[in-house]
Amino acid sequence: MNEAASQLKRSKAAGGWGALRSCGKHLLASGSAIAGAKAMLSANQPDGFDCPGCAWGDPEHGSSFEFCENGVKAVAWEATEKRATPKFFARHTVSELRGWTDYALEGQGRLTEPMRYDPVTDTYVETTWERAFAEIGAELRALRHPDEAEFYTSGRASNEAAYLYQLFARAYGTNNFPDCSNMCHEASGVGLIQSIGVGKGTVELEDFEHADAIFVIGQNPATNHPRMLGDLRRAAQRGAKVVVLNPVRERGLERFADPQDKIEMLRGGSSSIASHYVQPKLGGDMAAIRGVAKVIFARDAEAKAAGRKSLLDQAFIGKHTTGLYAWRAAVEGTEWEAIEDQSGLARADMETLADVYLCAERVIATWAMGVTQHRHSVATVREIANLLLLRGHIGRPGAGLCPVRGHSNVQGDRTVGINENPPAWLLDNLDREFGIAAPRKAGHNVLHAIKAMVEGRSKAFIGLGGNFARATPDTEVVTEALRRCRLTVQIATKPNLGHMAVGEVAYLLPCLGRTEIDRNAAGKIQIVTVEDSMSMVHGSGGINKPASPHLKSEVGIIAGIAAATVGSERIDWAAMAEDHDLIREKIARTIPGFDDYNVRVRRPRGFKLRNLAAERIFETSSGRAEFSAAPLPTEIEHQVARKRKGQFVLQTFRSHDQYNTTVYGLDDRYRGVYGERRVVFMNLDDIAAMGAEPNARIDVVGSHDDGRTRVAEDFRIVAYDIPRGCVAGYYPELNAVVPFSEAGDLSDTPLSKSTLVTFRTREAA
Ligand SMILES: Nc1nc2c(c(=O)[nH]1)N[C@H]1C(S)=C(S)[C@@H](COP(=O)(O)OP(=O)(O)OC[C@H]3O[C@@H](n4cnc5c(=O)[nH]c(N)nc54)[C@H](O)[C@@H]3O)O[C@H]1N2
Ligand SMILES: Nc1nc2c(c(=O)[nH]1)N[C@H]1C(S)=C(S)[C@@H](COP(=O)(O)OP(=O)(O)OC[C@H]3O[C@@H](n4cnc5c(=O)[nH]c(N)nc54)[C@H](O)[C@@H]3O)O[C@H]1N2
Ligand SMILES: [Mo]
Repeated sequence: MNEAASQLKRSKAAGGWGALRSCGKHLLASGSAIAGAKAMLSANQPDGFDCPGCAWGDPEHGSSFEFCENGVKAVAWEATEKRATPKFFARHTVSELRGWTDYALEGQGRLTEPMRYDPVTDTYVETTWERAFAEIGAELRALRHPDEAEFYTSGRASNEAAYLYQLFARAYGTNNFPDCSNMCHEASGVGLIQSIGVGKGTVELEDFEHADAIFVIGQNPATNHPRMLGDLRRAAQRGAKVVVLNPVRERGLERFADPQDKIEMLRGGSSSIASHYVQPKLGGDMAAIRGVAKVIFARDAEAKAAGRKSLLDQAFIGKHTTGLYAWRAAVEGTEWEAIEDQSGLARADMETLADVYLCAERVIATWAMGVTQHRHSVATVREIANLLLLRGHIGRPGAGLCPVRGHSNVQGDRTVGINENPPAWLLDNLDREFGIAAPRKAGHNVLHAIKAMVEGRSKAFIGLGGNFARATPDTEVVTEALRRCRLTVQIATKPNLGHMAVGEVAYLLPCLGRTEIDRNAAGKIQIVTVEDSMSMVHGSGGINKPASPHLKSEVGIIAGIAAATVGSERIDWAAMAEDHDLIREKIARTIPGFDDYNVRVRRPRGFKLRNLAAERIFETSSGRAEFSAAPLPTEIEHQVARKRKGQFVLQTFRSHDQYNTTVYGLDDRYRGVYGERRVVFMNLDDIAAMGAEPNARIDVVGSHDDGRTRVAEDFRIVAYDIPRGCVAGYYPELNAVVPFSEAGDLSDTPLSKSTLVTFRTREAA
């Protein structure tokens, strides 16, 4: 074990007093201790707003104030008293601001007025909503074809905003919907649709109370889904096995002290989370699962030979699945040597995991970005599904598949139509309901959109939230692509670097956040709705006073642009902006599962969308759940890197003090990093083999061979418990070396956890 790892072992558990101290710090730093604390009390409560943090589900008994440290940060971030006013923009040119960091820009606080870019002074200048809508509408109408415009969505947008947005873009004439989920859980959607006929998870929160084993694959819940950690901890306490697959030793998955547990806090205690922790190499999960399956098949064969009962759920397999023989043959035909080499695990590890799996009556598998951001992610998701299908761990209590979503409403946005490749029924329903002729041609996802902008085929970019320039790969290329556009429109709460990549005509439009009260002209409060990772749809209403009297809701802004672009003859945009119930009525009439939307959403905890796979109804082409028999990739990045001197495979993940491109602070407490973000985590033996020392300063150089030089400068090496050949560092800084020309098979997701790099020492630079 290296030094950093042993330090980790000695240091205290994750969560606990450290988490509480950090909460207080963030509420104070945001200058909103009172509004923040009041707001926290209503987060994820039936009558409050949905926490803008993660998409983990909310418990049935909403009275138990469910908050988490990073939820506090997300709420405090929005409820800040700081303001990025027109005066601020008058003092700094956009060219100057392009040299700032996202951290410094967002640190200016909330946007207060609609702003238009003035090319003469190179500054954003305040304007009126009327002028903004009119000019944006005119610019969009002036494009040669609607397919020259890109409509980006970040997954915080509510169902109402997202539905109106897709309706507007389709009424206008395009399916160009690059979406943050293209960079996120796309592989889960694609893989699960192939395997079980629905692209969503099949479990409910209550299932975590009944599972005997929970496999947590490629996910860091202590930071990114802290409320999930509470469920894992309760499961571990009642004796369920929690099996972690993660190349990095994540402290929060080992031990966790719940800041909401008074006794644990007073005694300074903590609970173990992971009963088993294995460290595959980056991208090694498909091989690891295949190894587990190989053990299971061997044991099953032994059982049968001895005249005992099969270890597989033969009744389920026979009635509900297809393709087992082909998969079994593929698994049995894969040599242990290949499995061990690609996974980076020993056969004995996989035997242990197989034991856990076989001893459990009810198994849940959860996963996130460690699974979905590789080249073979779709195949990996399907291998996970295969494993659960073997013993019928789907559609019964305590068992199932659980891709843990990112943004708080990314799943809902998809449900209500943000989809560049929409199903025919959706377009037919929209045509019928609104009298439009929605385009049938598939549109652009994120990578297609970037390519189209780079090549000058797309000329307008509308961003419904998010930070497109920084969340995407090849930061420099995408920044330049946005600047080449004729029109850029950013709908946002705070300024970020992406907003400084201005087109010829550029607008920065400030919107209400989810924590704020949204009143219509008649003074009536409007609520919005969101869907969590468990397909629960519930209402969300803000409680804070808006950051500025000039803000509009996202719905209001979209309606304004839509009316100015496509007119209001067919669709009464203004009426829907005034009364969100009208939008929900339209959703109910065009999207299955939303009947009685306006009634059901006002019930505590909302309602659950039906998930057929969870009822063992599989809407695949065969009408059954399908085992996938894909071979292991011949070679994955860590195997490629090993052959080339000095190469490594880099994963770009999140620190504890950030929300995607939003950086709250410069600490990563659980990993022992303070006051900095430019670090690369590396195995001590790799550091020595490079002839370097821990703490040395290096540049990260992209190795993708397409003639373009990619460098991220000046990082510090941190010795860490991580497999050899694999390194890690933070996004978004390292997006400078992730190539936009590489993507996952079938998912088209950037290879954010599989980027080939080399290092150069700073002296040599
Ligand atoms: N506070 C906070 N909450 C968030 C976010 C945030 O930035 N901050 N982001 C939100 C969003 S949009 C999302 S998508 C989620 C992201 O949630 P996560 O997926 O947890 O996010 P990452 O930080 O990218 O962490 C990936 C984890 O996978 C591991 N990993 C990387 N590669 C591999 C691999 O090949 N195999 C395995 N087994 N593990 C691997 C990493 O070591 C790391 O622990 O969180 C959401 N919630
Ligand atoms: N290298 C690498 N790249 C990655 C990832 C990775 O793991 N590694 N992860 C990917 C993933 S999983 C995702 S989901 C994407 C995230 O990509 P995005 O969703 O585009 O990025 P965010 O950082 O979440 O967006 C932050 C901005 O959203 C705006 N904002 C915040 N709240 C609101 C609101 O309520 N309304 C509006 N309109 N705007 C708001 C603010 O201006 C803020 O600056 O990044 C992806 N990029
Ligand atoms: Mo995400």
